[in-house]
Amino acid sequence: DSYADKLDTEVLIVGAGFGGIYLMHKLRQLGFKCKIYEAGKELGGIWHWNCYPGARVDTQIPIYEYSLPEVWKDWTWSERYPGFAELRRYFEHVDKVLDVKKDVAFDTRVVGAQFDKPSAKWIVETEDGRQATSRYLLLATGFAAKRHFPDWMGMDKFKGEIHHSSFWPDAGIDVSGKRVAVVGTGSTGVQIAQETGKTAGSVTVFQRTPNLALPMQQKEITQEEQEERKAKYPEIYKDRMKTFAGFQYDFLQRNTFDDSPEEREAFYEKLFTNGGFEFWLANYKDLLYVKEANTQAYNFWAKKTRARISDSRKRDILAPSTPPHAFGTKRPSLEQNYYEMLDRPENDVVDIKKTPITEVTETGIKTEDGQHREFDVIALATGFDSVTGGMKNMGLKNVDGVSLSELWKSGTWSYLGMSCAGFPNMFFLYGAQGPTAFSNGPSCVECQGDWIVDAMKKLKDEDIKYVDATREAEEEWRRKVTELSDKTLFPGTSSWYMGANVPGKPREQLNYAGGIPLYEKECREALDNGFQGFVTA
Ligand code: NA7
Repeated sequence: DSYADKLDTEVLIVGAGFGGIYLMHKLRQLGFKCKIYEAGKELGGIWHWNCYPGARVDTQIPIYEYSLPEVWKDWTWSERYPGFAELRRYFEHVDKVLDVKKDVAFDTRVVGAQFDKPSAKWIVETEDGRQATSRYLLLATGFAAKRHFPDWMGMDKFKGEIHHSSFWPDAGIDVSGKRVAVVGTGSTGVQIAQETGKTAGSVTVFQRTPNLALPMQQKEITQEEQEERKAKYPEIYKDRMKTFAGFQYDFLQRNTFDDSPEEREAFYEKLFTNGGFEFWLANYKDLLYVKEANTQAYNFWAKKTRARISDSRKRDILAPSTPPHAFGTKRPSLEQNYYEMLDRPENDVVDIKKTPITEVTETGIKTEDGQHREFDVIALATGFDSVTGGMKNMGLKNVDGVSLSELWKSGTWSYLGMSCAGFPNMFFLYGAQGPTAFSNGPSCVECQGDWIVDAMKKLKDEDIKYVDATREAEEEWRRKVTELSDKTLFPGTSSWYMGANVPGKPREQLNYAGGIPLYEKECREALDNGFQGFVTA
């Protein structure tokens, strides 16, 4: 009945990725009746949409997976940082264990939702004209549900293949011998470039801002290694919630200049060798707070990276000797052979900060300096209207009929990064003003998911019909989010964390920068104090 023209359910969840599935699983255990609406054709959220060449998670397993023993017990990965195909298989496994799909309506995009006071129910509309009513509405739509496309002239004229990274054809594109352009150098652009670089005739990266990418140190892992480690999983999962970003490591409890230059160098070296995000999230604790400390880290990164690029022009574009922005205030990608690949003579990097793209033609891309380069394939790795775009794009209205996109036009307001005033019995996770972009997805989802589930249990136990955040609580939360961020170096950099990647979007911190433990404490207090900051009836 998930596909019924008129569905009536207790809990309607939007999104069948990590978040939505977790919520449904936990709520089912408490006897809630749940349905999921999912715009895509399969489970997996971001791993359903992203099948571009090289799509891969940047967080090691077993950190990047559910902590649920029934799920991990019979699952084995092939490498430390699995690719999208393996992650899709993981979701098939999750479905087998948790029996998810029977309550999911796929191909179902939500385009309208408003809480109806008299019936105390959400009325939800889908793109194909179906309607659902539900006591609770839970949004698990992720931070990347709305793509960001550039607005260059002529995009529709290109005769070759042109695709946004998250609309890549599922069957893939054979790039062997072809001329590939990659626009954008976020995590996605770096991954597409290094992967297509293996077989393409040439790869040209159009870079606006260098990605201060870190060595991934990918490694195959055997079943035996994993089985042996599984005894420790419960402890690992408990510990990940005690770290800032929900990882297996955390910032060092020392400041950069507590150490001598030699000690510092040795420490940086160790982080680099360990690979992954260690150089970012296990670095000195002042890395993201003190400019001089940050510059030390940048200099080390630049030294290591510049040594890998023999072409001096490319070297200065990819890894300038002075920091283009504070290290780690934009998300570093994890690279495998990105710099060596681009260093090869057939490949190139174009600095589009200096010479912006002006036009896409039938055969290629034109830049401001009048140069026209020809391509067979253009990959648009230009990112997303991140964090807020998805929620603003689904026709949500408050009790007075004002749309969320209108309410969030000049800035974002939420309470605890999980609720909005005027949107009763609605919770969201992995979105605005939560730990979202500063955390590991599954950790964030489980932290917020557990809170939402406990809140709903409390509502049921105490027979509360209606819960709604207050405007004052939202104002206070926004103040907190801003204050935490203002202590860091994040506001000084134009990034999607700050809403600065989409023209016209208000510039503000979109994520909670206090770390998961502090976040969890604040949220728990609100609940333990009897829905503090909410009105209940
Ligand atoms: P990102 O990280 O938002 O990267 C988008 C990239 O595209 C970035 O390098 C942008 O440059 C560039 N960009 C965006 N718009 C334009 C235009 N108009 N012209 C030229 N270049 C442009 O998206 P990703 O998909 O890589 O990653 C998203 C997240 O998904 C990632 O952080 C992970 O958490 C998973 P800029 O840096 O703004 O100068």
